[in-house]
Amino acid sequence: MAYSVPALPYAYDALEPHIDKATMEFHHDKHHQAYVDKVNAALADTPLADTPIEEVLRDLTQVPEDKRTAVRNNGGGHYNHTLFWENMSPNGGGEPDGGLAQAIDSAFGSFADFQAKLKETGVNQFGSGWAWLVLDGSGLSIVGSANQDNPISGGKTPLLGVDVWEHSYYLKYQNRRPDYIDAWWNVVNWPKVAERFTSAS
Ligand code: MN3
Repeated sequence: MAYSVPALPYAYDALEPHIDKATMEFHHDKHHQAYVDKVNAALADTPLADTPIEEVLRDLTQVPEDKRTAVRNNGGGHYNHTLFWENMSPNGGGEPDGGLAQAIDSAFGSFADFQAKLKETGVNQFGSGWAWLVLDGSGLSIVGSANQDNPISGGKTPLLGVDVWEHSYYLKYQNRRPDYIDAWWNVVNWPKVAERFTSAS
């Protein structure tokens, strides 16, 4: 079965004023849909057409070589945005608690240090990409990725990611990527991130 864009778990304007309604409409309905259409076209008539996208991305060498770039970019776009919508909430913000909070303190020193490092990674990502909180065998870390690459293709589990493509902020923040990231913290869905942490641990 072909992939489809999941419905947003909240209204388009629910993340206002931090993330504006028009950005959410274009980002979800147009950008995400385009990734889905293109990855579906690339995988049609291949043995991977029914494979969950995370399994495809975990090992891109299983994708026929002439389709691999299209799947890496557009399959990555589908996976990344699916995570992104889930990891935001109108009731978001604040700080995590429990095991995730302890793991963040132990990896980064404090929640504030973690926030500063994720923001720095996002601000300094040249061109389009993402900044991620990931879990691997050695614990939590922060990595950047270019374009629609995802750390899952490098054996790491993404827990939280911030989209720093201009399409995710330009309508409201223009060139002010740091301001967008500062605002985005107010909508981070920590209970959802904690669920991902627990299931990956
Ligand atoms: Mn995007």
